[in-house]
Amino acid sequence: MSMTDVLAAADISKAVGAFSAADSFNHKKFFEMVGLKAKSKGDMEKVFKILDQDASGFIEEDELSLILKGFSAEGRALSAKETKDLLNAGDKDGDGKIGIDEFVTLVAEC
Ligand SMILES: [Ca+2]
Ligand SMILES: [Ca+2]
Repeated sequence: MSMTDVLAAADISKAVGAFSAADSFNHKKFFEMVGLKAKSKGDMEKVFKILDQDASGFIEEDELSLILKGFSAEGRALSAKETKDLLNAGDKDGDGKIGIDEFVTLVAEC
């Protein structure tokens, strides 16, 4: 399973490129640009599983900082502030990591 099985390569490239400047990441715009917001819950879960690199069932902070790289090898790592902001936006139950339901909610509420 790779991102291009779920999302269009051109959309991934455009979305990752749009946030290449430091501290420019906006998850709402990103999920929309990359085409994920328009996808089914099943497709969002496939993307979650790719981002959950160690298959722990959660996207932890270190995996979250590499979210752009998860979509494209050309992606940059998020700064500590961007990672915290994204975690705060998605971590509804406050356990410091993003579960699959939290991820689907985060994308859908954008
Ligand atoms: Ca994980
Ligand atoms: Ca959580």
